Amino acid sequence: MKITVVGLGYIGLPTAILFAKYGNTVAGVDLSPIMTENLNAGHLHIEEPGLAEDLQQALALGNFHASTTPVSADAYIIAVPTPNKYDLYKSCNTAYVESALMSIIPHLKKNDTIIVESTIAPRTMRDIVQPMIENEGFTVGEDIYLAHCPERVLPGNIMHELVHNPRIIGGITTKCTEKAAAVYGAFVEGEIIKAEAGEAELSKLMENTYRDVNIALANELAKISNHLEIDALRVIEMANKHPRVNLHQPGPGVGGHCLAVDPYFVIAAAPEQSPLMQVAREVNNSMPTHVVSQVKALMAEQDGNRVTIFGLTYKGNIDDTRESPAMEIKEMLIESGFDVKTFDPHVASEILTGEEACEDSSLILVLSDHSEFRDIPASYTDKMRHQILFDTKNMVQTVSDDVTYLNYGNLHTRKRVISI
Ligand code: SAJ
Repeated sequence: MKITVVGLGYIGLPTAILFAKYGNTVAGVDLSPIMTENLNAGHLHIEEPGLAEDLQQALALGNFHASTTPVSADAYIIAVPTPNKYDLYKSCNTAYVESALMSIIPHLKKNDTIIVESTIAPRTMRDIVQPMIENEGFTVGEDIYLAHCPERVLPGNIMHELVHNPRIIGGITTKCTEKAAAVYGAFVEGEIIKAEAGEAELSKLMENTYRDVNIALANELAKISNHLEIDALRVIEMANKHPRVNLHQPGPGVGGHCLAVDPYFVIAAAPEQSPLMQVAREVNNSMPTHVVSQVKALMAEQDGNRVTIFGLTYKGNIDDTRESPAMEIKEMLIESGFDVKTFDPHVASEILTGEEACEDSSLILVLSDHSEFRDIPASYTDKMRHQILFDTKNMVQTVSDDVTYLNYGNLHTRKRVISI
């Protein structure tokens, strides 16, 4: 099968390489000429375990070629970004999807399949993609087949998950679903779930909205418990002993390009029907301000002005600072006049060591759950002016007895907990 993949990012590139590895002739398309040239020379622009080896294999087989313009194929896969728009409800910006479609339209012929993998708002396939194709004189479901197949992989494990995760295939018609399922049959070993396009669009968005709303509930509980002087973390632990309860964990806010983005696509499509999702977004967006006000209260009791942030990424053990609440908190603390030092062993631009970042500091503020922060050496905290640590991720396991350890469970006490 000949496959053209438009968009060679975190999802498009691994997908293209897997199709090539499994014997298909794949054209990878991206706007960046430097990137496509590098790929043809075997050099990657993203880090993903196993991808470099598979790229070499695909190139050696002669099955993969990258270029800046699409070539004719039997199936086209669109994996371009869909950011939020800057409108009232931060709706889904489909401009890249539309320009990718425009670029493949001149190559379309009867019987071709077009699959959109980009995360899109509900009804995008029916209201935007289908009319674009039918305006060219094709009949969807009869001579061109359209489907939305959302991806659900975790960076760091993409090559495995693309093959083994269940895959939702949402066609405009049953025939569209069948045609798209046959394309993925090339390498997907997970369950193929056949659906209608709108169901596929909304199910992907609801996976991340489910998590966002549940995290908002945990964050709200952290605020309630602080106000009522009750240990929120113990409450969560105990409530979760119930077999049907799974309270999530509070934190400094919700970041990344999925949870902090996808719920808006649903909200914008049905604003009057989605008050809960909107409030959940507000609660999660309020967390950086909440953390900063707690820091201000803690620092008001000290004579120092230096705050040391541990972790700038949106979650642990990654190097991604995009949409990170930690970055927002850092800026707010600087604006509030604090002398802010940062320590993040996963972020290449961060140059301070733990010792250097802690020197003369009055507070360590843990914002990402990197494994390196599980055990905080005394050599870090010995250098502090005041030995206080506020762990917003509840992840520190050991820290010197001289340190006042605070988390969402005991923040109200301002005292060291007996065991952590
Ligand atoms: N977070 C909390 N409390 C929690 C769990 C997470 O505050 O109890 C925070 C994290 O610190 C982080 C944010 O939420 O800031 C998001 O982290 P995440 O690990 O939940 O999600 P992502 O955005 O890295 O990946 C999600 C995943 N979706 C689900 O778990 C439903 C992933 O499987 C998807 O592939 C990805 O979105 C995607 O591409 O849609």
